[in-house]
Amino acid sequence: MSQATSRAAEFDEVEEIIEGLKQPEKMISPKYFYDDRGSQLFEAITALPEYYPTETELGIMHDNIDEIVELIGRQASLIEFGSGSSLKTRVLLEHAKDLAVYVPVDISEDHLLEAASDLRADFPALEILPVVADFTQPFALPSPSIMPLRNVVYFPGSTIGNFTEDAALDLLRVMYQEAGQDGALLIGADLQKDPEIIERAYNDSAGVTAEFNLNMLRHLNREFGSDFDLDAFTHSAEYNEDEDRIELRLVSGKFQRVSIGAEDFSLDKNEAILTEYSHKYTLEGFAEMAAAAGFEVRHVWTDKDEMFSVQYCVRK
Ligand code: SAH
Ligand code: AVI
Repeated sequence: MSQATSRAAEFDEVEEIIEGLKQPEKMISPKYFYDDRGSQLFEAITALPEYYPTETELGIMHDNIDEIVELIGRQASLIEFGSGSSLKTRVLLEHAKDLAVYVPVDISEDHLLEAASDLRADFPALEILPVVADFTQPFALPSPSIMPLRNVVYFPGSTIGNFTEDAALDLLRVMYQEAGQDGALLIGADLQKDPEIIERAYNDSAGVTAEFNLNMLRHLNREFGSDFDLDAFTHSAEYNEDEDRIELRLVSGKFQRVSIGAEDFSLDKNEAILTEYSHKYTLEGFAEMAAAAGFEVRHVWTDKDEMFSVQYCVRK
């Protein structure tokens, strides 16, 4: 038996990248951050003093874990989108002793399989069925050996914020389907705050976020045969107060021609490629978006400064 369910749908990634580079502002989806090195760099980001989301969300989980576990209930299937190293999930798994199965879903294959293997060693009684998939595309869920009583979709980290509102709604609707009739969604959402705190979190003094950002092009050069001149790019992360989001870009310090697939592009000196949005929400705004996807927010937990939220949503 293979260790993980693999990508179900074949999807033309080069086509998607080319499409983004043809936009009036060149853009590449943030999912291309995550090759093995990108996943390691993200892990390094989560440990940075400036990057408040991880520590804050972990604190919220620890402080409210009994209530959260009670809401998840018995014999649930816990399906995590973009599980990464499953750091926050460990808090859940340590307390929810009677889960039917844990299904971590991630695009970064080696990192996912390594995380699943570490979890199996630490939670030998729990069935863990990793799925390597792009969760923005249709993918199949594995069949657990114990029939779950309900599905709980887990989406921590405020990864939802990396999607535009339309794309976030599409994704929430997929989660609504995956949750099923009596299911639920447990989701982390970063909150609006002083833009300086946010800009600091994405412009860390050790330069790890800059390296994470640049690694996207290194990943593309290796995996898809493009020839971005990595040395020419610099990292930019600025808060856009009109759109309530931090925006990451890679700025080319020189004119360069880049080929990928059968296409050629030129980048002017100082032209940028948009690589990520990270939206920051109000509690009301998030509840409205969740409602538009069919969810009612039943419980919200925040830290005392209301920097970050963890929200338990059920189908309306
Ligand atoms: N949930 C973890 C990791 C967040 S980082 C946490 O809260 O710390 C975002 C994760 O989502 C990465 O592991 C990345 O590989 C994964 N990811 C991003 N886009 C994805 C996509 N389209 N499909 C599947 N996984 C994706
Ligand atoms: C995964 N995602 C929620 C992170 C964020 O904060 O938007 C990715 C990240 N980008 C730069 N730093 C962290």
